[in-house]
Amino acid sequence: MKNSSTVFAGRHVLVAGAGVTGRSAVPVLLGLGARVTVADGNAARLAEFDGTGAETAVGLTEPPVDVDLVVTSPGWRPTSPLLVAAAEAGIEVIGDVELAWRLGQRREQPPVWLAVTGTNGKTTTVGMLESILRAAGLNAVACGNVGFAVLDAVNAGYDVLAVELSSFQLHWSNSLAPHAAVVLNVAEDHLDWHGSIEAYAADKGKIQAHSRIAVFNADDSWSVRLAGGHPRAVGFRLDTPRPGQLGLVEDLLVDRAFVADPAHAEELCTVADIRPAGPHNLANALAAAALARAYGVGTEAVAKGLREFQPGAHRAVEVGEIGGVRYIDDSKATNPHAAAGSLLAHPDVVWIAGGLLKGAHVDELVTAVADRLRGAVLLGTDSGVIAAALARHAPNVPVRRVPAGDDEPMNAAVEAARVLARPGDVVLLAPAAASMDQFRDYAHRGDTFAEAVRGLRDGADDRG
Ligand code: UMA
Repeated sequence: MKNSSTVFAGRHVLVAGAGVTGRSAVPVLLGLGARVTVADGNAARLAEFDGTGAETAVGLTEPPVDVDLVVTSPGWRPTSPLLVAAAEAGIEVIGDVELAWRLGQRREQPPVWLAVTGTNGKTTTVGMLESILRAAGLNAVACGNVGFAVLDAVNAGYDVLAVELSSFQLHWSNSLAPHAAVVLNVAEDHLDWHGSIEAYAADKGKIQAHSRIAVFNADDSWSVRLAGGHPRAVGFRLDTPRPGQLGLVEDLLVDRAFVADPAHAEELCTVADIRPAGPHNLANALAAAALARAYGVGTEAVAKGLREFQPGAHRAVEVGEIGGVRYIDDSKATNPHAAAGSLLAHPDVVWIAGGLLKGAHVDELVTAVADRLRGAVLLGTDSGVIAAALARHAPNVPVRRVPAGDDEPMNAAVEAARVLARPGDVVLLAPAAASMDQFRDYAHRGDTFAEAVRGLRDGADDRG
């Protein structure tokens, strides 16, 4: 029997948001025979729905009277007037991910979900997982917050989904039952959206509420706590694994969970096989391996997939080496926890940081990395907060601040970093903050960094 919540013909569904999510949800709902209204605060976004059969509404604050389901885009806050009005009217509000789950369950062979959330490392982990699943010959794809909407992945007919889920998407999902799911870590981020770290962590924990297997990071207290009480919880750690866990033995990644005899670890691959380097990426690789192994993928495919994995842009990518100094773009380190992971991969660093901290604190980060900082260059709105933390916990580290009115703040930052760096050092863009105060997004910030480094190199060539 079909669940009535998956019957859409004749229903009036309101889609909140005309971005990536709206663009995937609208045609699917129209195809199922629903009447669809798309709402967005930005009229230009709605123009592309002209002629699709969907109705559009700019700046709606109440759902049309006969709407009985709202499919919201993840960026919409639960406090936004339209969603508050829908909830008050007793209308069900779900996200596109919940819709994708329900529709997938209607297939004769529902796709298998292997799901990943966490403050940091999600995209790298689903990328590694996709690579492993494909090495195993499976018809698999990475989707979700990574940018390929889950609905589109379900519609395209993939058999196995490596799903990246943000806390926003999980907030609007209730019935997901992945085969296996992991919370990689929880650290302060998006507190302005969720209200508190407890609410943020609780939304992340929903990924394992109905999962068959809960994978957890034994080195992260929130991850351990969220998986606590799950009937089949499997941990991983950056140390010798206990029986029933995955982990590291010397320079090997090993599995003692999904093996015939947990007394004997099975080798997966070497530490040197994992790129980008650094402890947080080893944790991501162990998480991806655990999810794949939970689905029965063999150790050889895990090793092949991890070796073949190509890291994404702006994730600890080296963009140049000038005068013995390596310049690394980790613009994707948009919160303090990610920046800490990035900085801890290098012994001597000139750190470029700053932007919008989104309510996060940086004292813990600065304390953890103080002894490896050659210097710090700060830019953007919350640079004063980072400067104050450096003054408190690393008073001897030289700090340069790019003035607020600088037209080309990244050029100024890279030049200041060049002056501070010594041969053998790394100049690392790991901002610990969002980019939107000075750049379009983190990709634009990273591109600007790479361009500034190119400018430096051309200058060095001219000088040399
Ligand atoms: N809008 C309103 N009113 C609001 C909020 C938004 O009208 O109150 C409109 C905007 O004008 C825009 C649309 O809604 O037209 C945007 O919706 P959205 O912000 O939910 O973004 P999408 O384009 O649908 O993209 C979303 C994810 N965005 C967010 O969660 C903010 C994408 O993650 C994801 O790749 C995509 O769905 C596919 O699943 C991006 C992201 O920044 C990469 N994620 C955050 C992160 O990684 O930190 C969570």
